[in-house]
Amino acid sequence: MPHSNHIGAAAALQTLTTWTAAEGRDAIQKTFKFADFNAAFGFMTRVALLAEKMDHHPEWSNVYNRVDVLLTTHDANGVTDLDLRLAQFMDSSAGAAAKH
Ligand code: H2B
Repeated sequence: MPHSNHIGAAAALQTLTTWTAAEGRDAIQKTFKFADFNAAFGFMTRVALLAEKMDHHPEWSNVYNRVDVLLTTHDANGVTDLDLRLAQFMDSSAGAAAKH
């Protein structure tokens, strides 16, 4: 388990302007939309490879072209620098594939 520094949702959201705070727990969330299932699943695959490398995993679900993501660090009971890093990778990885 990599070392993580607790920062909290509010601090993370100063950097992650397209994410929102989750209700009832210290976590951040975002819904990504893609052109189709193939684009959504490609995004999930890219993220999964980094998540495994980081040993830091998203809570997420997928329906067709939509991926709902919630990030928090279970071991820290809240948002850490690992969540910030994973969120930034998700934003750049969704990139042009994401529908606006
Ligand atoms: N992912 C997240 N989001 N938070 C954690 O605390 C966490 C994790 N812990 N992935 C890791 C795995 C831990 O359970 C293993 C044993 O390293």
